[in-house]
Amino acid sequence: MVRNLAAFSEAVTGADSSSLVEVRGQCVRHSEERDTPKMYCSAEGEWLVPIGKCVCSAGYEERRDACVACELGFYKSAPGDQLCARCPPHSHSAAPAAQACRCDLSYFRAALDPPSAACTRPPSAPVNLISSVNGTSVTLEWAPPLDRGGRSDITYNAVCRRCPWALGHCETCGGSTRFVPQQTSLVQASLLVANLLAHMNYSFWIEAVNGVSDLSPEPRRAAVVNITTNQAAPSQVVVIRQERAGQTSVSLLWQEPEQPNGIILEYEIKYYEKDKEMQSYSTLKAVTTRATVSGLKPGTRYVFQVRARTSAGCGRFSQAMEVETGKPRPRYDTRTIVWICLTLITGLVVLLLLVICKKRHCGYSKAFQHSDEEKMHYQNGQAPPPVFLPLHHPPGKIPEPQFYAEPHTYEEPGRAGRGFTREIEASRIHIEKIIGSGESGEVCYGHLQVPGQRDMPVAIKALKAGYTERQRRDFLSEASIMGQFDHPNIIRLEGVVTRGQLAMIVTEYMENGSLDTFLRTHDGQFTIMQLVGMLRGVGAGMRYLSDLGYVHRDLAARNVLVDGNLVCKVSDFGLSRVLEDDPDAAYTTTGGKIPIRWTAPEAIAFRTFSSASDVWSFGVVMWEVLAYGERPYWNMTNRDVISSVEEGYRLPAPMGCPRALHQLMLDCWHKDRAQRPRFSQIVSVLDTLIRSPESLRATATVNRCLAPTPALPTPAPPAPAALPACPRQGPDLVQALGWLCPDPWTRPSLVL
Ligand code: 30K
Repeated sequence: MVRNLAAFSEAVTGADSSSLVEVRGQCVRHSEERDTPKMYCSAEGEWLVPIGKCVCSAGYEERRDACVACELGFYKSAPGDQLCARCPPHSHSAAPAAQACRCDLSYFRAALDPPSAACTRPPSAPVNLISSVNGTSVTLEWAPPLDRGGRSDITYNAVCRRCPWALGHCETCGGSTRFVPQQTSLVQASLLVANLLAHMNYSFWIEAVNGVSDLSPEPRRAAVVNITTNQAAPSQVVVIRQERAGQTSVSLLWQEPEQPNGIILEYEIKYYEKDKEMQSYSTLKAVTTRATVSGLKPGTRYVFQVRARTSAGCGRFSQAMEVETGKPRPRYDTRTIVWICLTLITGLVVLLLLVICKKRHCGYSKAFQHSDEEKMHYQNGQAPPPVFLPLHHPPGKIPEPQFYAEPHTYEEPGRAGRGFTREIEASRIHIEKIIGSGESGEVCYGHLQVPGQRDMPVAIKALKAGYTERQRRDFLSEASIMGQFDHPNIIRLEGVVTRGQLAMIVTEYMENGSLDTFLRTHDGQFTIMQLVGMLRGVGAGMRYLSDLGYVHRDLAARNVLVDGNLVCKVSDFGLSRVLEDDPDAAYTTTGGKIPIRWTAPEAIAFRTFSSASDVWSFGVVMWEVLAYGERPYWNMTNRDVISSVEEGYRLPAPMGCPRALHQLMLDCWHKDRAQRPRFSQIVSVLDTLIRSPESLRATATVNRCLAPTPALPTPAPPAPAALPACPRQGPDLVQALGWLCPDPWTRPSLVL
């Protein structure tokens, strides 16, 4: 008989009626012992107490007291009671009784994958790789591959190639290149590459790998981006040596920095008495790598530091080097003392004369300077004041520092343009199609012929026929302003056509058009990191403008343009005409035109536009970007927007918006403009968020109410029914308040 897959053959009973004979069973074919199978044969000829059992081997399953082979397409990986299982996806069994299924062609199983796991394949290349260059660093961001190969263990490797001559001739980047957090096995889809050479072409390859990438013979697929670094200050001077130390002078020698990043214009030697840096320090300039510092006190310990300067700025100061000047001789004879006194008196007289001369002439003579070295002395560590372009401003008004020139500050505005813009011959422009139109004219796409170069795609803004002289002046004022800017996040002016009756502004072509339309047509298609990258670009462009003292007044996503690499650039400069062209700008009671939804309350009320009011608008652009081009304050009327904002309500976090980003928006919307962050702070907050993606993981709760700014004073909250905004307003607002209006359940979070 067969019991538990063990066969028991006939046995002779014991002689005694109460005796039991132990009989061992034999496992059937294709089975193996689990516990020794045995039974007892009683004196009555019965089988009693079955113990132990056999189980079918790997590749076999139990069927009616026998073990039969797994069919094709099935497998059993280990001995046991379980039945044969169907082969996992992308695998097959070639013969019956399979213990494992073989992977189909181009599919693999990683060493630690169990036989029950599906076969998988390497991922495709990452997508949407974007770069943002900052001096000699570049931030790379990308989105996960569309085909993950069926696995979730994706990591990324970065390959950096330097292309000194052309993109075809590249070499591996040097060991000094820094990858943050690391170059390989990246878990997050972003990377900062620093310490690159200035003004150099680089090609970055980002490949996605998973647990079976090493098993596939096929080459890995990567996303590639080519960049050119910008200028950067020289690296630190590292080695500085003392050549000679006298009683009153010290000679120093140092090495050129490892990465000069340009032509070194001069070295600056900073020196001070040890522990007295805070009180005063002196600097000396030198054009070679050695200098002698004289006029030092004898027997005194001095600290020396050297840094290099190129047209891109100053490098970091070297490590401090301490040198003690020689001690003075203890005794002088009477003759020497008389000589010293005489010299001192003569020196004093000469100095007095010099001071008197200087006061009279109010200038200084180059003849007093050594050709190589120029000496300066600053108190309390202050740097010398920069030299600014003197500009006319209306009497009675103190302007913010302004380092760009407004065309209207020139007597003849047309001439202002010529200082900064380039006249292009109309015959070199080939207009191909219209890509947009406004009140003052059309924007066209076309090509610009540049002698000796390939045709360049450009956008051409043309003034509508029948314009007045004032309209032409205002139109061209945009070019005059734009021509003064040079920044990767500001739309670049190629030139103007002003000859004869023509008036055209030729700018760079931006492949993805304006930011608001672009986001609306790609709703939900970007990672938060990509959206933050775009905002960082806008912030950097605005930082540049505010540093020049330029106040934009109409910063909105519709006035930001996006290129083929998702780089965002601020556009729409000029004087009155920009707002006239803007369909979102509304006329105020005083006759001005203001884009209410984007404008800070103080600028609406008193027309006090400033970089701080631009920061408010930047907050609204942040909201537009995170809401994929949604209209701020939806269909509320301008009047209701003004009153809600005045009452302390602010736009809620868009769906899925990280808490940190909504907080930054709320900071930009501080009622007191002095409390709003500056663009430099905004850019560094965004940079910090980009560097630590986990900070973007916490999303603000899907808040259906307009949260008032936390910085507002907090009087006792009114009863829900008495909340001012809801039922008393017009139909538009009532509809919008489906989102904005506080309800009793969310009221604790609504502090008015
Ligand atoms: O490439 C482009 N370069 C530009 C330079 C473009 C537009 C401007 N100025 C406009 C910016 C928006 N502002 C709104 C009040 C009006 C002036 C300067 C430009 C455009 C573009 C043209 C008109 C309006 C908005 C953008 C552009 N549109 C595109 C559409 C495009 N480039 C590329 C593709 C595209 O596909 C739909």
